[in-house]
Amino acid sequence: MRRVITYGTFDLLHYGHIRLLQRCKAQGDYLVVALSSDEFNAGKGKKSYFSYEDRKNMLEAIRYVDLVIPEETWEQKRDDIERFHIDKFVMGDDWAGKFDDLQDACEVIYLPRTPEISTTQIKNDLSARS
Ligand code: C2G
Repeated sequence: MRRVITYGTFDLLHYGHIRLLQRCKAQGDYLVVALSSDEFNAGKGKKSYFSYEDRKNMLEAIRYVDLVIPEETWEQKRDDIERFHIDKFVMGDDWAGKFDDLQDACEVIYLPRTPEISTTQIKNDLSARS
């Protein structure tokens, strides 16, 4: 059982997120998603449109996702890898290199982001139309 983990806010869920999750799952057999809490988002300078609970419910409805846990600190990753016996840590390549310090604990993989779509882009497009 190859276990994969990824982290993120996943607000205004879009096909870029889904493709990332699909490719994360393709890296193994079990996918844990550590979902940024509303408080952690505030620390990232992000205010998500959907609450943690709503974002969690949406992620849990995705066939590629096996477990959703809260992401509450930057430092929890190493503990998560241990606690969930993670073999692969996977993120979009906007994070390339940022988590290489975890390479002693598991394989670290950065996947190409889906270009042209982002939550910020969606918000900007919608406000431009109103
Ligand atoms: N992503 C993607 N393509 C997009 C948009 C996002 O592949 N068009 C990927 C990002 O690279 C990331 C994941 O989807 O791996 C989640 O993106 P966000 O919700 O924006 O997460 P982020 O704010 O980057 O939080 O500790 C890590 C942070 O919590 C990551």
